[in-house]
Amino acid sequence: MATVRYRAIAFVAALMFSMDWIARAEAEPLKIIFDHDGGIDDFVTLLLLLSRPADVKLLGITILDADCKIDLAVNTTLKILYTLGFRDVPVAASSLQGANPFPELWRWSPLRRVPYCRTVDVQPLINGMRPEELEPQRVKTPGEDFLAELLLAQPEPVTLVSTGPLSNVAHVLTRYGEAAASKIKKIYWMGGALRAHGNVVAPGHDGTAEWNAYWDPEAVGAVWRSRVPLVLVPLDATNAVPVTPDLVYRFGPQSDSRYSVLAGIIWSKVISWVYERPHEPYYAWDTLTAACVLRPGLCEVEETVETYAVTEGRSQGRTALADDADEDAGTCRPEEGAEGGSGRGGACSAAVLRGGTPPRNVSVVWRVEAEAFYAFVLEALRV
Ligand code: AGV
Ligand code: CA
Repeated sequence: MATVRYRAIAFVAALMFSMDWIARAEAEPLKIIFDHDGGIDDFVTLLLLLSRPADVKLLGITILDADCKIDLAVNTTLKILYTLGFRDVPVAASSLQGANPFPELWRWSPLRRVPYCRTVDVQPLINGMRPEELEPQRVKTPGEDFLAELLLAQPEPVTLVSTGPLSNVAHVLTRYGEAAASKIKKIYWMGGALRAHGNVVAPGHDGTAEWNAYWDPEAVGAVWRSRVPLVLVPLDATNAVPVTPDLVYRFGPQSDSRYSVLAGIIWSKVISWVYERPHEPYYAWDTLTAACVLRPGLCEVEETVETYAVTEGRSQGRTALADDADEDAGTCRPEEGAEGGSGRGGACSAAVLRGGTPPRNVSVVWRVEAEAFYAFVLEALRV
């Protein structure tokens, strides 16, 4: 009896799954622009975005010179696209630099000064072509302007997946204004830390910021001052999804798939972190961000959260809940505060948010169930 019931449940589950596929196959693919910075997880994210062409149309890629040297980051991206048959996705290198560069130690690993992203770039699986074959996809226009060009050319607003600093996005918003901003349906950004600790350790900084935000705090400020719809995937969520040896082993049984082999190899470069720095291993930061776009049900989102960003001083790059500003400052006496004793607004808000942007509403991914995320990535990359 029990077996029959389980079979029935399995049948219904399989039916729902296939209906899900049919529904998505009939819908238009989601149009996405990918703005990344060449980190290990940025490349796994690229694989994930490419793995479902029926669901995702990648319009173009812009790359910042942040977590990896730009030439390498661009070449590796071009090689992955070419190898997997995506010969019509343009790739542009940004010329922008942030106020707080990533440590050279990351861009150039201490091991014989080989950058992390070089360990991806050398993989034989993505080196079957002649170098000149990559050229047609390389865009001459600087990435920050190409991003605007791409947006302005869209008939309808599109989704932006941003897994590095916000410099390119900020450039578009400040230089191209509403014409470009109105073409952004939503930005999903891996960045920020709200209730979680930051991951920046740098002289003169108080450690409250996440690195993508800290790299270019002014850019974060520009995005916060805009009204473009923003979904944050902050450290609060990504802390749940470390890259572990167990996860990488699970690609083994599906190693007849190039996507899986590549993702497994790329993530294998950072599995030692869970032993070497258990307090802060390598996380699937960016890959979770893309997963929240492709499979929204995975990610617990709070739609309206009032936050602000700090653009200068010891906390620069900090993203914070507006509620915390009141508590931190402790200066919201009724005569200074907002009407109705809400403790915020008017003179009070101007006083407590010094060094920060005015508060604005964002959506926040607070939580994800790690196993559901891992299972989704494995399933998606089994192609
Ligand atoms: O803060 C997370 C962001 C993600 O976009 N990056 C790495 C991911 O691609 C910066 C980062 C934080 N800590 C790092 C980082 C580390 N220890 N090594 C390299 N990059
Ligand atoms: Ca990144």
